[in-house]
Amino acid sequence: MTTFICHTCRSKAVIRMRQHRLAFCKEHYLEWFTAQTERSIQKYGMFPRTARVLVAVSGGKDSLSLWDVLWRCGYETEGFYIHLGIHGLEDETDYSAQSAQYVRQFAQERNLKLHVVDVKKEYGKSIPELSRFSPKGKTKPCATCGLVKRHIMNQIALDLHNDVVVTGHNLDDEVAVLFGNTMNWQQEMLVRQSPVLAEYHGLARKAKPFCRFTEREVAAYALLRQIAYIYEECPFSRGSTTLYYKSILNQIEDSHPGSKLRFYSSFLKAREGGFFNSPEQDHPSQSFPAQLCPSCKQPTTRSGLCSFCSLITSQNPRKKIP
Ligand code: Q46
Ligand code: ZN
Ligand code: ZN
Repeated sequence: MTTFICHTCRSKAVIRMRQHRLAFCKEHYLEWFTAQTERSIQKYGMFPRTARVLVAVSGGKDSLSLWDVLWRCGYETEGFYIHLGIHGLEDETDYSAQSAQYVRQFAQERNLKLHVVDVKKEYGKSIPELSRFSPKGKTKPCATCGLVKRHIMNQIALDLHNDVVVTGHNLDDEVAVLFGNTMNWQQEMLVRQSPVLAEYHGLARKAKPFCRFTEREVAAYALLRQIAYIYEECPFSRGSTTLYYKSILNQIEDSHPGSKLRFYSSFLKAREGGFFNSPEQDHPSQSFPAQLCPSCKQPTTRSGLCSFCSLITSQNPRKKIP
């Protein structure tokens, strides 16, 4: 078996990244990973050093590694976790309770502030219960889940006056979304896909500092830092189109290293060059209307209540939306 040597110190490497033609020992990988995170934050103008950063954590490796790097770099961070009320499909494992436990442990060990929103306690029903009645959520609650998570994430960021919300989306996530949007030529989605979205009419600023790391690179960081995280994916992600796209993209990457990063970087260059914008749009968020929901005051494409408030009030007629 070939042994690779660290690019920096020439000792035995623990990871090799073919797409970068780089290999590192533990110490220099952690150093490289941290420097690359900072580089992405600056390259895409995500947030300044002084920003109050809210980290959306799920208990998985990506979001906990992100919180760890930002904390080590000295950013002012706090985390938030949304308890979705999801159980295993066959074995009744309490997936949400387990992931919440990893998040709590992580925050406690580092003495970091964590906010938890329990969907069932707050809105009367868990995600699977809320989606049971929606036409899209009959077999999978992902559409409802996405809607609820986006709403809560935005609300918390605005209530806590954070400057930016960061998520642990990695290159594999971004490329799978890009692949799907390109396959279906969803121009509106392509305009909005970006490592950073500016604050806009009641929408909090959002950023993805890990957007240039592959899933493997983030997993290596979590492993080398000994971050305890939930290994299982959400049971509802099984058989999803996203996972299918990821497996195809992994095959391409295996035979042509660097394909994922090239696809993503070239897309961002084309987007910045105005390839997907209509001439009157000079900001991706402008494809989103500035109409505000009369109840929660968040932006919506509908007249009257936004999709989130409609969902909650239709199932809990007397429930006041916080
Ligand atoms: S958590 Fe929610 Fe995902 Fe689970 S129910 Fe679907 S959307 S798969 S990222
Ligand atoms: Zn080294
Ligand atoms: Zn609303």
